Amino acid sequence: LFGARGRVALLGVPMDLGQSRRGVDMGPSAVRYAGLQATLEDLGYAVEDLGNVGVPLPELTEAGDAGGWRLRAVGEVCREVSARVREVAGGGAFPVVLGGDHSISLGTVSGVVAASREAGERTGVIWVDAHADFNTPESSPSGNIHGMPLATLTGRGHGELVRIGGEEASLRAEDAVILGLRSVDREEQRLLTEAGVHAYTMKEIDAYGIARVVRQAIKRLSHLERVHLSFDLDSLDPEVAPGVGTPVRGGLTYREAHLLMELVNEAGIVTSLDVVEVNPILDSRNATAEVAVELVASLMGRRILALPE
Ligand code: NNH
Ligand code: MN
Ligand code: MN
Ligand code: MN
Repeated sequence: LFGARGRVALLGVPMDLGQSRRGVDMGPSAVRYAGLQATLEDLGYAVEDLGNVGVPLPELTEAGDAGGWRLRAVGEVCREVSARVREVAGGGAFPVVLGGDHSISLGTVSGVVAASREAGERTGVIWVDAHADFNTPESSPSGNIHGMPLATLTGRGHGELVRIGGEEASLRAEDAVILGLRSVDREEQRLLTEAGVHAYTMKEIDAYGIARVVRQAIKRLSHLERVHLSFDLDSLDPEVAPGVGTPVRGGLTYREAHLLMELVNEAGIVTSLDVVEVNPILDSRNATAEVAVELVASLMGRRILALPE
């Protein structure tokens, strides 16, 4: 059975430069400690942990963000992530990238897109998040890069970040869906609507149920050969996942999040994953990292009742 389900490559990105709260750089350690590799192996995957990509320490730069230091550092790290992920996906393994704040998705998504373009295939994204991450430097009230990756990946934002994956934007806006949305900044809302990214908000999830909403989201992406799932732990309700930097009330329940993952697994569409924004300093006894591992298991095929082989 070992490896019968295929190969998974884990890559940690201890990035905390996309926002201002310390601790999210420890996310990869916390998720590893919660047993990610053993959980995936138990499901029948051959798992290789590629370790972490190096991220410079904010403490080592004087004067805060002099000269756009953070922006350059995020760009450099994400270019490295992009190259690593491209290699993994190009070699036929399933990349699981552990954040770090959500700016790492600039690297993950551009990397999987590069690999899929080489194979003549098109990639879309399921962005599970309380936030839209569709700010630009002009629209952002915080200036935090972790609030910008989805806009950047569709070609809007800091030039050097937009071009991480090459001259062309990594994603078309219509190839992205957001699930779990409940916090959008004013200008960001205008950008999101103009771009035509389809967002399934908590209102739709409450009104129609998570199953119907997830099925609709999957249908919307049915024209694509590959789908990347970007999972921001703040999509969950803060009572389930307290260890995040920007908690927002009214999020996904424990079972809603699992059913989302279970239905996406049944659809068999997801080809890569990142798990972001786990902040162990803000967590309660690693609960958020543990729920992250359980949700990855559901996405990767764990069943409540496993069918006999
Ligand atoms: N929209 C806010 C900003 O751009 C918050 C973003 N925070 C996130 N996004 N955690 O997922 O600063
Ligand atoms: Mn996010
Ligand atoms: Mn978020
Ligand atoms: Mn609800």
